[in-house]
Amino acid sequence: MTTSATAAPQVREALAAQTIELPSWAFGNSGTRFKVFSTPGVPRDPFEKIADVAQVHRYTGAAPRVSLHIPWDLVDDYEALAAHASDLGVQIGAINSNLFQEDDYKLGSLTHPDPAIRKKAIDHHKQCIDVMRATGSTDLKLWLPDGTNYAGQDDIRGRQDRLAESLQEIYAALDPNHRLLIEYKFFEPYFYTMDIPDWGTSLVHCLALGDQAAVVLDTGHHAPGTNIEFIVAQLVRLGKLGAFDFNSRNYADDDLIVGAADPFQLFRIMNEIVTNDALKEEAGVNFMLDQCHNIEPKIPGQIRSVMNVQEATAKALIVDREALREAQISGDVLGANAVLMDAYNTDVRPLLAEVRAEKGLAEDPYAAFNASGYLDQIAAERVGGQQAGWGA
Ligand code: AOS
Ligand code: ZN
Ligand code: ZN
Repeated sequence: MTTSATAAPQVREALAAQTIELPSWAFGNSGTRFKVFSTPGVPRDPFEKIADVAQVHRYTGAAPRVSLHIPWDLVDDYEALAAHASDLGVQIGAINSNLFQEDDYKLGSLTHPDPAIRKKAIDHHKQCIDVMRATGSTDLKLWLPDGTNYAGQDDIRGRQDRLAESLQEIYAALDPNHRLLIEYKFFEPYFYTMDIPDWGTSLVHCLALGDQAAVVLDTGHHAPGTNIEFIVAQLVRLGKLGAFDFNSRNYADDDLIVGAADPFQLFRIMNEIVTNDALKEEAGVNFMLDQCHNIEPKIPGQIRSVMNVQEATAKALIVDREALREAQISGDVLGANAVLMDAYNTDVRPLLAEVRAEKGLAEDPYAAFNASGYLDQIAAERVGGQQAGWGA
């Protein structure tokens, strides 16, 4: 029987070292095309977003980076923003481009038939690369919202050729220490084709580009029933899993708190990460959240998300790998499954509480933050100026 109390030192070390990157857009009033419910005290600018990110890191000890989104996080001086982050003990992570909020992109951005529109989209990524240079970021994350709604609307192959050319131009602008992370999504905002609908299409373009390109797996971007852990194993095996965009879904790209809808799936995903030795930083997988919270309190929602990823990781780390391998080799079907389920059914919260205490952190970051009074403080200080809507 696996128990968290018997967790080996290397398990504790891995848990203590784990980091999860937070999305800046999870902290503002945003998250839906319907009513955006406003929350008192939400950030009024990227500097205040980073202050809230620092709270998540302060209590979890596992969230030292924040993804920015251009243009949602426009500032005059990105070096000052990075210095502000550093002063608060965090750093700027991936820079996310935005190709889904401009009229020009109605019929496509990097795939558009008009080279002038493609150039505009390419130049936007060159602007993002300038931000990377100012903030020290190394990951440029590209989610392509391009697609079509009707058969015959455009040439499917032609769009792939145009996309390949556009990506090559962006890739050529990268610095040697940069990566281009290409995200896929099987539907929405278009419903007949998406130009990067699946992990295979993203992988094909990444392979054509080179070693600095990798795939982003957003857990909300698959058809219901997709075996996501198979995709994880395949991309890790090829060294082409660049990042996760973790969230939960009940129906589609719901962007809910990761692990809340299907904690068993999150465990199976982290099991493939652990069994393929892809948890450590050298493996190059950036564990990012991509969530938009509309009714959930923002900072507690991020703390809960980080804790959910930590719990799934801890369960994956305590799997009895030797017993599992023996059962697999001997064809003991139920025995092998039982080894995995034994770990999944283990309460790892005591183990995580010990690891946090050993780091000088509160054993329950969620409770500790809620008792801190920070939410009341920012509600009193941040009066007025909040924006509502996507990415505020
Ligand atoms: C959109 O659905 C993708 O998940 C994006 O990665 C994310 O929503 C955000 O817009 C960052 O660009
Ligand atoms: Zn995403
Ligand atoms: Zn998404």
